[in-house]
Parts: sequence; C-alpha cells; structure tokens
Amino acid sequence: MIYQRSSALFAEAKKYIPGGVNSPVRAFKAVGGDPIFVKEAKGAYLYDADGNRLIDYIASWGPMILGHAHEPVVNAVVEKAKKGTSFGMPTEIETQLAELAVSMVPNIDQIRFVNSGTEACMSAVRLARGYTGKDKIIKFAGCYHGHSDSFLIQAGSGAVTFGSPNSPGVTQGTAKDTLLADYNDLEGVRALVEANKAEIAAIIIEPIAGNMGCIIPKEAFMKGLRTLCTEENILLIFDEVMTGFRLGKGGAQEALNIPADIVTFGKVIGGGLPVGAFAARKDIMGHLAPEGPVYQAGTLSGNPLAMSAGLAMLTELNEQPEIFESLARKTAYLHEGLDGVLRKKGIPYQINRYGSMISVHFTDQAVVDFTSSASGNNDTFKRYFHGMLEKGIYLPPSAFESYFLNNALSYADLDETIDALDGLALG
Ligand code: HOZ
Repeated sequence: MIYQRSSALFAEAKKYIPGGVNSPVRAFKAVGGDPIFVKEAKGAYLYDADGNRLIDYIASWGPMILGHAHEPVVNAVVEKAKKGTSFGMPTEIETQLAELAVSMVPNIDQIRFVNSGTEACMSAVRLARGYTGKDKIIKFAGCYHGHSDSFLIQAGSGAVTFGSPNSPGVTQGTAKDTLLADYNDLEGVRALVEANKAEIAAIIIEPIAGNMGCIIPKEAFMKGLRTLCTEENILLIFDEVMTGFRLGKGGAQEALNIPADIVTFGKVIGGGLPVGAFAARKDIMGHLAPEGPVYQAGTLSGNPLAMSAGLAMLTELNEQPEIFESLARKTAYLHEGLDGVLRKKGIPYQINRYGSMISVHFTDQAVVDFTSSASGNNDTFKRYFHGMLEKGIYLPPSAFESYFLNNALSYADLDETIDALDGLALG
C-alpha cells in the first residue's frame, strides 16, 4: 500500500504540532515509520489520505463500538447541533443520559459528566480524598488513568511506550502520595496498606487492564482488593474508561461481579465525542460541589452534542444487549484464528482476551502484569504491525495497547485479518 500523502501530512503537522500529533501513541514512534492520516471512516473501515481502506481494530481506542459514522449517533449529533452547540447552562439531555447510565450500571446512584477519561479519574481521586479525609492512593504499574500528575507514576499506554512512565513535570510532592503495586499481586497491595495504615484514600485500577496490552485480573486478586478496601475504609475506584459499556451494560463490575465504590467512564459513553464521567453511590457523590465541598467543574461538561452522541449510543446498547455477545463471539473467533496461525510460526507468543478486548504479546511468559507485558519482543511486534498494515489491517501501533473490536466487523473482515497474518514472516 502507498502512504505518501500521509507522510506528507505528517511532515507538515510536525511544523506546528509537537511530534505532529495531539496524543503520543498516534506518532508510531514505538513501531517506526509515519502515522496514517485518516480522511474518513464508515463501519469497520478507515479510509486514509492516500485512499487506502484499512480494517480498524482500535475503534478510536474504544468509543466506536458500533462502527464508525454509526447513523443513529451521527443523526442525533447533527440534529442537536442545529439547536446550538454549548450553553454553559443545564439541559434536559444531561439528565436523560445520566438516568440511562445509572440504570445500566450496578452500584451507582449518581453520575457527573466531564470531558475526558483523564478528567474523570482525576476528579474521582479528588472525591475519594475528600470523602475519606486521606491523601494517598495506590495504583498499579502499567495501568493508565489519563495524564494527570498523580497517575503518571509507572503509567502504561503512551507513557510507557515512549519510555516515560514517570513524567518530568510531576513534582515529588505529588508523586509521594501515589503508591505503586503490581497488577495481580494482592500480597504487595496488603503490604503497602499495612505500611501506610489509615493513610490510603483509594485504590484505583483498570479492572481489565488495557494499557499494557489486555490483562485479565485473577479472581482472588480482585476479591481480595474488594475485601481489603472495605476493611480498611479505602475506596475502590474502577477505571472503566475502556471497559464501561463495552464488556456489557454494567461493565467490569458486572462481568467480574465485584462492586466498586467509584467508577469512571470515557470512550463509549460519549459515542465518539469527548465525554468522561465518574459515578458512585449517593453518599459519596453528595460530597461533590455544589452539594458538598469537593470542587469540580467545566464549561463544556455535559455539552449537548456530546450528550446526544452518548445518549444515542447507550440507548442502542441498552436496547440490544446481544451486541455485547456478538462482539465477544467475534473476538473469540479472531483469537482462535490468530492463535492457529501463530502456532504454526513457531515463535513465542501470548494472546490475552476479555470480551471485545484482545492483545498479542511476543513472549513465552504468561502476560499477567507490567513486567511480563514488557518482556515482549518489540522487533517481532514491529514486523507484525507493519506487515499487517501493508495488508490493510490497522492494529494499535504499540504492544502496550489493547485492540477494541467494533460490531461492524464482519466474519469476512476477521478472516481477512487472520489470512493477512498467515502470509507474514515474523521470525
Ligand atoms: N493512550 C491512548 C490509548 N490508551 C491513545 C489515545 C489516542 O492517541 O487517541
């Protein structure tokens, strides 16, 4: 395939935008080469600036769960836009989306809308600190909760892809309140809690990790975290920015049958427009301004266009929950197909999958935490990524990202993807 126009657009972008992108993973630094510039997208396909058609496995990193330019979502946004795009005043549609989200997700009574997953997680931690009167939080190495200061400590996703899991600019003062544990290591968390008795406000976790590839929590680990949090008056925050409204109506809380105290959302809840949200029981949310003293605000929060996209998206998922099963079946089919092809190639690999999230790691170790995820062979990954791209398959351009399947993908698309891998020399 030819990517000349994308390369020219990238060169131009680099003059005016740092690194030519507005979010680092998009720059292809981990895999080399120039990023693809998208012109438009429909259903499961991206159409790039050179006129190539690519089968999309990132779905805008999650939100486009029903495929690109999904008509009910597009129509809702277009109709809303004709009536004004921002007021900085309350609108009825905010309550409609809030009511629907609360009805779909367990253990939450109220929800506050913000503009991104970063804002959602940042605000959730502030609320947890305000509610408990404690300062410290525990996060897990390789988990990514957005780019606010407290979370850029051994962060996953773009941070680790570019070798800056601890970013310059985060002060020592902030960093000291973020304690670090290993994913799936309950004993490590217990030791941290013991060493910081009565000082920990919250444990924040991606309940299915998606920012060090897809990583599945062990059952005893998750159950243990829940018990520990309850015993020690620590709030358990599920960062469901990726998993919320993707694994099922009730997200990871429902899938794992573990209740969280605060849940954060992004991606699917905005239907492809910038929306984040955090939600909890009323006694916790009541601490938030203007009801309580914990401050949080935003001019574009609850923006009518964003709310209309989110409402159209969640309405469809709520009315047709079989979509989640369809997605999981497609992802299992892809898993089986990739597995069959990779087995023949005789190179070490692991495939992790949960619902419609999946990732391939070129390592012989089971991938259960950041260390095992980082043991993957990046040269093989680069060959894999570029080989698939040449055949019109767009995968995440970093081994530390999960794929997100969309329901517009057909079994023929999945077969094309599996066949593309079959023809690749990876060793
Ligand atoms: N770090 C994001 C995915 N985990 C990528 C965001 C983007 O580049 O759009």
